[in-house]
Amino acid sequence: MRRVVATSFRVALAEHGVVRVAGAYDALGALLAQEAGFEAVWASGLGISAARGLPDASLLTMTEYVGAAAAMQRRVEIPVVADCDTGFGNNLNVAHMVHEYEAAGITAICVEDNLFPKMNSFVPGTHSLEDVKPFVRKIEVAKAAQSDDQFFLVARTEALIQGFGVTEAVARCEAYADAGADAVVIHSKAPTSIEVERFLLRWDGRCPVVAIPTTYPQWSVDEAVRAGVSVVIYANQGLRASVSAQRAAYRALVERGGAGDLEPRIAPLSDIFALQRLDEWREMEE
Ligand code: SPV
Ligand code: MG
Repeated sequence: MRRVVATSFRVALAEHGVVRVAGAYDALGALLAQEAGFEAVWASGLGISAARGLPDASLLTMTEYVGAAAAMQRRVEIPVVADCDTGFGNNLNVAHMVHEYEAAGITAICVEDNLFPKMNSFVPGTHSLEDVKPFVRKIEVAKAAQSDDQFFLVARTEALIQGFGVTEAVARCEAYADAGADAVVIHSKAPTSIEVERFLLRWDGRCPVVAIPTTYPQWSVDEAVRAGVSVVIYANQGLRASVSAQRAAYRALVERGGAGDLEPRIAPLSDIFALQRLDEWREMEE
């Protein structure tokens, strides 16, 4: 039995008109995303933090994030795009981060123009952004630090999240692309896709655009593609589905005083064994 070898994100992007990316926080989630037909997995900072019962606020270390992303990538053939927040510090941290993620077999990472320590984009309140110049330098340092041409750097602006408007968001993304970013994320917490669509109307296509439709879930993949999006990340739907499903199961066990009612509504153990590829492991014993 060989170890799983993954496609690089760059190849996935070249092969698909749109890359649909599912947020996950562990290898089991990554396997379920792959099984559902996603082209890539998002190693979500929010999810990895939440799985440890912690806020998405730069609390875990880079080592913990790269370990979580690598654990996912070791089990799936689709590429993992690792959420690297602010790059975990200054330019030196960014270079070290690229070395570590590449060495861990991750072919795409995303850094955002929040200041370290960051706070999740959907937490109410405003936060300062990194100035354009130092963030551009982080991008240049990251690109100079990669040793494999396949490595893919996504730069994300939080300009719309912080209310700086479309003009600022476009200017930032142009500067990030010119500094070497392979794609840009235009993140928004608006209740509709309108501000992202305004951004896309002004985008000259100098690199692919990534969207994260969390607060505007009615925007379909087809609509996003028509508007000019190349990558759609469903960052936290899996995490939220897990919370709903586990909560309902645990409550039912306590309320019903047993597991009988629950049994037909939960995955059988044979399903778990199949996800673990148990048959292939056992073949080695014979
Ligand atoms: C994450 O999943 O950690 C993200 C996406 O960065 S968001 O939570 O929308 O900021
Ligand atoms: Mg994040």
